Amino acid sequence: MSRSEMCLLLGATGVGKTLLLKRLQNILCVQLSVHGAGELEPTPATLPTVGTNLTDLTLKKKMITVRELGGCMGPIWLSYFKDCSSVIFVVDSANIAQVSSSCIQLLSVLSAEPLHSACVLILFNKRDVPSTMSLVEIKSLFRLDDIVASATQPITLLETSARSGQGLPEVLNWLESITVK
Ligand SMILES: Nc1nc2c(ncn2[C@@H]2O[C@H](COP(=O)(O)OP(=O)(O)OP(=O)(O)O)[C@@H](O)[C@H]2O)c(=O)[nH]1
Ligand SMILES: [Mg+2]
Repeated sequence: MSRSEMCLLLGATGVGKTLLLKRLQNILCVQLSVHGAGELEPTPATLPTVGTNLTDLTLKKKMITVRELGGCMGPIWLSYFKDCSSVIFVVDSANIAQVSSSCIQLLSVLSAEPLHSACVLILFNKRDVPSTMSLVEIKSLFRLDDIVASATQPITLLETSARSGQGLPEVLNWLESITVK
């Protein structure tokens, strides 16, 4: 059997990576057990990830291992860039103070040689928070059109809430759809 695919889950501390992984696993479990849409469980507690957090997701057609790198690991993210076929980069759209550092992190991810052909998904998370910036505002703060146009990778953008579940089925569809060369 071939090795399962590896997806890196990156983003500054507190953006919601661990909650997202818990939610995705929960959705897949519910799909398997009761067949059909289930209610989301109450928001489970998370702790800041110190180090990395490996989670296997069993999708319809394949298994994928997602490696979350805690935001506090930022300075050594680079050492995990080998051997992964896709990257999910999470942004907290309610945290305007974090935008410029997130933007710099995103640019360093996109320009890293080992990731030059990885598929990239950028998630604008925490859409449930009333004070979130609109996607138009975030896109212009990030200069996202320029970033997407100059990147070597195919980039997909999604709005999510790991709390309410908004956009999470689309994240699973994206994971299912990426193909490893
Ligand atoms: N309102 C809201 N809160 C969220 C959302 N996603 C995550 N959170 C909350 O944000 C806090 C941090 O979430 P984590 O998933 O631990 O963040 P993380 O990105 O894994 O952080 P590190 O492991 O430190 O890198 C928790 O209190 C979550 O419940 C969201 O979509 N909406
Ligand atoms: Mg975490």
